[in-house]
Amino acid sequence: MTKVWLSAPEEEAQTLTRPRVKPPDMYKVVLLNDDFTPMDFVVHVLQKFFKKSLSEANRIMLQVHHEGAGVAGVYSKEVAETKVYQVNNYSKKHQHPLQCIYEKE
Ligand code: TYC
Repeated sequence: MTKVWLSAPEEEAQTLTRPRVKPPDMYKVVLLNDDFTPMDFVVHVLQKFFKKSLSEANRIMLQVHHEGAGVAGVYSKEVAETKVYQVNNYSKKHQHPLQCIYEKE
């Protein structure tokens, strides 16, 4: 619930509460192309962290390869941050330079 302050000129100031109805801001998690990460590894990452099917993972990987970047998924800020952290950590662990970022939709 969000507290809303109303000024009431003739009366005392009062507070109201109302349900939060605004949908949360959403964030795109984006994979960036590079010249070294194997295509198979990118497909694996899309399946492991973004729950993509093999054909959808292939499609996104090829889009990144040809266009330089591609959207892996759209999430709340907290989930997007976590995905980015997990993917970048996993890529480092496997010694690939794959970069994952997030940006507001
Ligand atoms: N360009 C890479 C290659 O030719 C493949 C690749 C695709 C790398 C997508 C990163 O996010 C990426 N091996």
